[in-house]
Amino acid sequence: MKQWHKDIVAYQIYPKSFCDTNGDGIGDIKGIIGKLDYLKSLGINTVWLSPCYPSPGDDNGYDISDYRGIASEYGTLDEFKEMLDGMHSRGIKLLMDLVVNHTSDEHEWFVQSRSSKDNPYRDYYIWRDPVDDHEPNEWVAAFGGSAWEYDELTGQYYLHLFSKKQPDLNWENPKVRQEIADMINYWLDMGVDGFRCDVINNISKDFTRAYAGGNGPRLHEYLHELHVKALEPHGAFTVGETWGLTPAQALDLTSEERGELTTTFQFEHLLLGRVNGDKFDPEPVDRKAFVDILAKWEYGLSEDSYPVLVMENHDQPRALSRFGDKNYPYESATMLASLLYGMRGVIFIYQGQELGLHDPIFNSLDEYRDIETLNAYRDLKSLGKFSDEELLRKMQFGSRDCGRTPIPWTTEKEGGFTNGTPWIKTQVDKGYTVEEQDGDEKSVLNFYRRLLSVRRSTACMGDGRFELLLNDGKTSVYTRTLDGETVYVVTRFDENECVMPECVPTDAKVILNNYDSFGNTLKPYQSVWLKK
Ligand code: TEU
Ligand code: CA
Repeated sequence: MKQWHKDIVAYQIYPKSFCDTNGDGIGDIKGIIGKLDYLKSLGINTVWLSPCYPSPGDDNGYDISDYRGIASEYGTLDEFKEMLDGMHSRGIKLLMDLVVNHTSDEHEWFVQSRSSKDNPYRDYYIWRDPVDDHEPNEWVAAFGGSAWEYDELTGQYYLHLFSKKQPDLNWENPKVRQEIADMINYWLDMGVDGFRCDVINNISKDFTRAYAGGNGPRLHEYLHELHVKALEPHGAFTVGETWGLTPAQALDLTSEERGELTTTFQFEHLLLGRVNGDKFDPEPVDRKAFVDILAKWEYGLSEDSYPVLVMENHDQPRALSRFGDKNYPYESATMLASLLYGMRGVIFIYQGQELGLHDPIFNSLDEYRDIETLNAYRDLKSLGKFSDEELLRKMQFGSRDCGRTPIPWTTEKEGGFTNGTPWIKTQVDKGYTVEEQDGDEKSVLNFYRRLLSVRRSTACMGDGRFELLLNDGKTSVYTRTLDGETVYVVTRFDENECVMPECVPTDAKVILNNYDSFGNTLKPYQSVWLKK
């Protein structure tokens, strides 16, 4: 791994909800340009930008109709280049979102593909004959219903692991692979620094399996091909969005010799607090498991395969609404950051996380926008098992829209996000705007700034070896060690205070603390970094 790959502290921008400058209620590239100094002030060095390509918007841009353009609602390619320059001049790298498991059904390739069986683009997608007048297999799409859609015109089904407006590309076709490699080179040649790779382990299908999904037999081959043809020559960084991997599988995808991806996200801890991982079915969070899972990944990856430290993104409700404590909003928000970002790995922060945002309140179904939420509501309702009230509670708990409402910049109307009508509701709570937190030493925002600065200036927080000394579900202690320098990360994940664990040295220096003092006890949700 290159040094800058290891040092990444990334901030994810969901452009639709970041900052609107022309009053159409949709965030835009000019809005990002206007906030570059804010991003710099946070201490991040990389931005991951969620898709901003032309798209009909069935899945908020994850259904791309042109891989080489910029959506008109976000701006122009020239504005994009201006943004990229603005980032680079501030020492910030840019990761684009690479969504190549599927395109939009309005992408020219698919328009051609569906037009006839002998069209040259037919094999760009996955078409199958009906089996006994039915779908070719039982696979279910992530957003509900069959993963196969029948197309009258040619009498065949096409595969879509997500919505039916997101047909899956056929990676077995070498022409598809070449098109994607060319497209990656197009952005890298422009100066982009790398990619976050959407559901990337799905690009090779395993049709022998009963459940829809990827990790198919040719995954490694396809990724290596992209590496050789596009990524490696540019020294690009990649992070794969790869749900459900084991550390061993992640190692296979990221080991230097194989040349595939740089890193992969792991989201296992984000399944906690949900019955069997079902995002619409809450249960109490197992706090011991939270730390154990993170530790498993710290131990499970090798010296040259970096874990990715993440707790929020645009697919998740706000972490604090599940893992935090509303009686201790500041303490639990800063504790979670201190616990997670003290570990070894590449850092990802999702917009608004640095303010300690909680889930917004949705009062009715028509306040939701997300296709997954709306489909889930419809499917759960059709079971006839839940009252409307129960259904709304489920959506409030699990909807992706909880993480997609606009950033509250100021205390003005709509949080200063837009002068117009926002595309989705805004939630502006007292004390939770950038304006209020910026100058307040005791804000979550300034804790994030401190954390990132302390981390940057403490050598062992980079490559230091991780060791878990204690985790009883309420208190945890781990160390990071490098060249004789050790940092102890001591965390109380509980509302009651406790005596200091014995393994914590008494003569170490406090370098980060979410309380004003550090004594013989650990306060509720206190988290401290101690250097020895
Ligand atoms: O998400 C893939 C994914 O598996 C889930 O996180 C998804 O949000 C859903 O909850 C599955 O039930 C990626 C993107 O991050 C997501 O926004 C897209 O909708 C999806 O791929 C399709 O491109
Ligand atoms: Ca706009």
